[in-house]
Amino acid sequence: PLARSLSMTSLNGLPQWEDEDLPVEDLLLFEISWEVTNKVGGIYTVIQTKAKTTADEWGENYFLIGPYFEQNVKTQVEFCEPPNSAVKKAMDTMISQGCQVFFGRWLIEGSPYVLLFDIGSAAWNLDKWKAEFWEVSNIGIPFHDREANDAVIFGSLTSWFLKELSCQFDDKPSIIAHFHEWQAGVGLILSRSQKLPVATIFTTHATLLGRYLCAASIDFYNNLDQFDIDKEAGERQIYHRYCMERASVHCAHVFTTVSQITATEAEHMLKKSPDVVTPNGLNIKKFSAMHEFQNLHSMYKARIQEFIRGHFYGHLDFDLDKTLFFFIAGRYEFSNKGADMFLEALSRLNFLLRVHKTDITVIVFFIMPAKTNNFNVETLKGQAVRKQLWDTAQSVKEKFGRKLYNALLRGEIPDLNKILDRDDITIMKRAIFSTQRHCLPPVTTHNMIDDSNDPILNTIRRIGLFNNRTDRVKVILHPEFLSSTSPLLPLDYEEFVRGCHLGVFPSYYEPWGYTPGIYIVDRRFRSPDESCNQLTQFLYSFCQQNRRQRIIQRNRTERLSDLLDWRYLGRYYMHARHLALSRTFPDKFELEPNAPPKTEGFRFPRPSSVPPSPSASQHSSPHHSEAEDEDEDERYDEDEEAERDRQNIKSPFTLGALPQGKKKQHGEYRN
Ligand code: G6P
Ligand code: 1S3
Repeated sequence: PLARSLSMTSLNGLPQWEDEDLPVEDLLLFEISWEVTNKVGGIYTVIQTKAKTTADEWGENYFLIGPYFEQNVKTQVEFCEPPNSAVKKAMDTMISQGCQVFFGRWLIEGSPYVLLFDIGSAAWNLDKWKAEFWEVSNIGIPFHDREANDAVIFGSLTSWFLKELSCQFDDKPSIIAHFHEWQAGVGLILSRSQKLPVATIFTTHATLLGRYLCAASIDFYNNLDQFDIDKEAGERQIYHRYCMERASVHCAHVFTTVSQITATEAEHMLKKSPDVVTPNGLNIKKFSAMHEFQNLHSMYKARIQEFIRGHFYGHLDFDLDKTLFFFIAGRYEFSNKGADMFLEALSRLNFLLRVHKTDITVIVFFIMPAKTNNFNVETLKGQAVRKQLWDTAQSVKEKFGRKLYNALLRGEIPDLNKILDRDDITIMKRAIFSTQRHCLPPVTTHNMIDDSNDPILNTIRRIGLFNNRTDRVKVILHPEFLSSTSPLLPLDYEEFVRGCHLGVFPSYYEPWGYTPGIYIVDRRFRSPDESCNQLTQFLYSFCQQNRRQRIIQRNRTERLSDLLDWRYLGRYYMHARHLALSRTFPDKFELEPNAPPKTEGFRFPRPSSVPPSPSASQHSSPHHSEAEDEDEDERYDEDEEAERDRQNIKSPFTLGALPQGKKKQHGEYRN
């Protein structure tokens, strides 16, 4: 028969297809999202990190569709001509009718092709397209909802493009269109209503109602079946958006969510269970030796320390070598992302560190974008002062070196008390005077537009974490995503994460947490206060670890990252595509009804090593001192540790407790 036979059996939750390799050369794959080249939240990370795996599979037949924003494109996209004639024709038709459509390569790993629509240039069609959308869906979009209006324009452009494209293939099954989130969903609804020969997939990364209800501090997960969802959406004035989302879900040939908990949520909030759960992965960089990423930690930590030297100028009475860097990052949803609980736990941690008179300082970064008027003066001044001190030190050092050199040439040992003259001392005194400040180091790096209503700043005001000298916990809100081109903290997010010691994500609403989950705070079956205490305990325990223990923990976390690699998790997306093809074109991609079950299925790889039992990491000498612990990192052989781990393998998902150093150990170490 002409039909491709795709047999499916369920193994380890993931169905197996008899023919895993689709004839991708006959097909075109489009992934459509508002966050293509446009960083808003976590979906950007999904699409950006997955690109390499998908491009490896689909090569020149893989395209991403997103909105065109000049500032994004300038730094991320290299324009080129579409190599595919059908794509080019479809684009040209749209351009000839007044739309601005751009094509190029997204400069990320995998360099996928991107097709970007300028929403503004097509905005004159808005009324017409809203009416057309109403005709097919009976969903009315209020004029004041800019985001929803943009979604209609974006969706109409997408379906128009897919229509022009599919015309060229005479109804042959050639196109898979994978839409992410409600902002892209209009394109799916319109493609289906126009009966385009396109296999469609819709992935929701979070439900609108889930986000809203959780933000309202409702016990969401324990009451999922209790909500009158139409009413809830109406009361929150998102009824039209919720309809767009729900219609997309029900129109898609295949519906997916990113986690099991979101699958359950979707069942209640969108009245449909997903066909496939497509968990998110990362594009994991492999290191040939452990010390490589440990060195990277040192290198990026040094860059963060440099920033801290400037930010805390005049208040650098803490030891940077005994300073730990924590962070939280993501879309600015104060309570959903757990920033509220984190701040409360930090206040408790500050108290604990103070009463125990510890010499550890914790600096916490909040990386959550908010509306700002750029960097504030005090923050910029801090870096300028640091630079000035550095320059002063360099010039004095040079002068000192020259005098010393000349003295040695003369065969003299100079009088070190006289080698610097009065001018040098004056220059240095002036430099020191410039470090005097009459205010505390700022808790935010930017001028916030809505400073007085900002939830993070207001909580900082309430709990009094103002970066006082006596505080052992200091906070810095950086209300902008990080970038290596920033004049303030020139690091990419990945580099920053490596340089920090601990990421803290105590979210209440998080469909997929992008963290290995070394410590897990229970936010479902405990009261907020209990969860907060649990978090505080984790943080405090982490502060009690010595350097050696942190190094070991970093090694182990790195090894676990294998589990999050798209090389494995990409299979769920592959499966969703196969399923969409078999549902859309059953005569061409047929499911084999009684295929015998396969014996081998997909399994997660075993991490190269798993943590050993605590005893294996204990010091062999009972007389081991703290000072030795501090030095040990220089001599500590990670590969030896890995080898010991290998000999202690239990099962891929059973993680032992942290190694026991001299200090009493603590905390859970869970998967
Ligand atoms: C890495 C480096 C070590 C450094 C250590 C600091 O392991 O290879 O040379 O001492 O990081 O770790 P810490 O947790 O104190 O930042
Ligand atoms: C969503 O983005 P967010 O950060 O607003 O999608 C992400 C990717 O699937 C997910 O990781 C996150 O939990 C959701 O919240």
